[in-house]
Amino acid sequence: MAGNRTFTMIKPEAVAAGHAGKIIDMIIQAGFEIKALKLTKLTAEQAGKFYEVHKERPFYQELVDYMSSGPIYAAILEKDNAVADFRKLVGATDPAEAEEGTIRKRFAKSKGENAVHGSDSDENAEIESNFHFAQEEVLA
Ligand code: IDP
Ligand code: MG
Repeated sequence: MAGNRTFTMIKPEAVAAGHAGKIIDMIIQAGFEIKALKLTKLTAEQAGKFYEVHKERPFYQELVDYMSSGPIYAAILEKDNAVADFRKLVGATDPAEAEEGTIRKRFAKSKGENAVHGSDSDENAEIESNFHFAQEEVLA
C-alpha cells in the first residue's frame, strides 16, 4: 500500500445518529479519496476478530458488543501520509481530549462510542482493508 492508504469505519452510534454523510464529507474535504466503501453489519464474531489485539483489555467485550450492535460503514481512503493524517482528522480516542475540528470532537459520544475507527499503521491499514474488502471491491 506504499503508505498512502488507510482504513476507516464509521461506528454504529454515529450511523444510527445520522452522522455518516457529514463524516464522509469531512473526510473528502480533508483531501482523502475514497477507494472502497460499503455499508455492512459485523457479527459479534467478526467484531471480536477485528479487535483481537485488544482481547486482554477490560473493555474488549463491551467493544465487541458495541461494534456488532448496528450497521457501520467501512472504507479505504487514499492520501499522502494517509495513516497519520487520518488519525489527526479523527482526534483522540476520548472525545474529551480530542481537538477542535476533529471528527471525534464533533461526533463522538464517549471514549467507547467514538464515531470512527482509523488504522494505526500502514501494516494494520492493509490487514484491516483485507478483512473488509475483496480485491475487486477496491479501486486501483
Ligand atoms: P483508537 O480507536 O483511538 O485507536 P484504541 O486504544 O485502539 O483507540 O481502542 C480501540 C477502540 O476501543 C476505541 O476506539 C474505543 O471504541 C474502544 N475503547 C478504547 N478505550 C476504551 C475504554 O477505556 N472504554 C471503552 N472503550 C474503549
Ligand atoms: Mg487503535
